[in-house]
Amino acid sequence: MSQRSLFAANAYLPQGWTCNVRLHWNADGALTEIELSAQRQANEAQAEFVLPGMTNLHSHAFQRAMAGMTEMAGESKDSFWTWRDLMYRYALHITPEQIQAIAAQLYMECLRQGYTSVCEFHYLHRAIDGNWYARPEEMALRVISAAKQTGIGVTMLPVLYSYADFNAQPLRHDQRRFTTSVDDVLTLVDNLAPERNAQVEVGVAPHSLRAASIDQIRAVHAALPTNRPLHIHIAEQTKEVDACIAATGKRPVELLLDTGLVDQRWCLVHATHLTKTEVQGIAASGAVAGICTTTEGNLGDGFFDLPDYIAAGGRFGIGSDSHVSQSPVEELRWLEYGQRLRLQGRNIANTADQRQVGDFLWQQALLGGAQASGRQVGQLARGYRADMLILNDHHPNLAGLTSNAVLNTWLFAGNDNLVRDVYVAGKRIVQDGRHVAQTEIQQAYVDCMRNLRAL
Ligand code: NGQ
Ligand code: ZN
Repeated sequence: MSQRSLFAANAYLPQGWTCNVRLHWNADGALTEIELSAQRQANEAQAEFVLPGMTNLHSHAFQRAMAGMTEMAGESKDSFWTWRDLMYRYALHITPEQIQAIAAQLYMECLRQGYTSVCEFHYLHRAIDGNWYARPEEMALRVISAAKQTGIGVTMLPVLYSYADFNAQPLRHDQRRFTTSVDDVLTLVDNLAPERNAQVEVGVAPHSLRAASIDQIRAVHAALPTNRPLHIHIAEQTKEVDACIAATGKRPVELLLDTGLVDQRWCLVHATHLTKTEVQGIAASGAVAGICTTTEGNLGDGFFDLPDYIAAGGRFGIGSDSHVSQSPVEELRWLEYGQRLRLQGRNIANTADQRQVGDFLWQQALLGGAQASGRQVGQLARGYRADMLILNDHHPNLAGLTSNAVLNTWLFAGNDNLVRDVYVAGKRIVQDGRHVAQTEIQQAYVDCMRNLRAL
């Protein structure tokens, strides 16, 4: 019989680190019991430090293939927008086989670093010539297949992408693969419905207020089954904010909040350029701010207003977005360090109830990521997925450490990957740092990249 329990000398439960816990789960991969004050048995599976796996709440999987390929200065001044032109060049070449190979490599890397769920903001829908594949959901299914192949839980978010900019500007030729109407996106949601289970959810993502109108957003919101997540990119670049004001008289977050649609189902990705009122507004809505620190740094976006947002009780999670990093540690470390640099202070991410910065960041990102995923993840609690990380307690950084210093040490000291084993839905898919299918997945990726590197 397969393994159905794990003894943890220290488990990170919703109330914090707890000693002597035995976690039990069922054949479907859901936790069934959290046994407290358990006695360690010599012959059972056991670990020193066990935490819930993290949700990566924002991914464009195909962009993994171009990580590191856009760091050479062009003839004119480089920006988010010049990067985007290069990104479109990649996007125009990727086949269904390639997106599966890239996504599998990416998700495997994410798992090895401690992500056990991902939200895939998927807009590479159409074939290279701009026509639909025989199955419109072909590319989305390839990404879901990659998720299944690696074991990661996935929230597939087919993207609504109709315009090139505010005022319903027609799409550019190099955006042809993204083209979707409200009906197209709802068809994708319908066609993907049979994929839904405890490991796979399907929501929707209007790409941005540039690419989708408020009327369209109202229409998809009205037609989407309730309780499904909605994600959107918002206020990432100042140029976008200025264009929004010019077109509508309102700032992006202001415009979106004024629709009255935004609630806990929503994830506002980036939300970088905000007024104090907008910070309060997102926090009050119950939506999750999806912060993608390494990509935002790579693209030169700006800083999220973390202290005011935390003070307002705002929810947040992290995403690796363009995948210049696949590590939740790096995402959270940079989030905190960006704020320290900006404010010339220390220990920014905390509250009176939780002064340990590492614990605050991990716990909040677990909750925010889980909410954005629309899945039962992010907590070692009954009914939630048995998604667990075992840290390497033999590493010098953790050897002999008391549990309340573990997250601070893991997030802020050194660069070794301290994730030793990873369970998703009760199955161990990373053991001693290696994914169970690492050799095959890596080989398929290397083969695929032989063709794409030439671009
Ligand atoms: C994306 N990525 O959709 O991949 C975007 C760039 C856009 C980020 N914002 C494209 N990081 O916003 O138009
Ligand atoms: Zn994005």
